[in-house]
Amino acid sequence: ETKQTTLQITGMTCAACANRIEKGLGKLEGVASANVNFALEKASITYDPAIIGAQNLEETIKKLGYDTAKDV
Ligand code: 9UX
Repeated sequence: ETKQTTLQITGMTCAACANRIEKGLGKLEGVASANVNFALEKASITYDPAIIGAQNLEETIKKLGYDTAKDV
């Protein structure tokens, strides 16, 4: 059972930042897919909540050097 979440991301200064985040999220166990839209400053992530928590997703983005919050 997977879950989809959208996170707001701030602090991306060039388009390659989006790729960095996609790669960082994508290699986490439990993440099925991660797509980051640089222009919209949003990440769309599909993950298995039995394997990885939403908080871990946000922490990973912050460790990469960006700020993030749940999109509302
Ligand atoms: Mo561009 Mo982002 O040189 O971490 S990749 S600013």
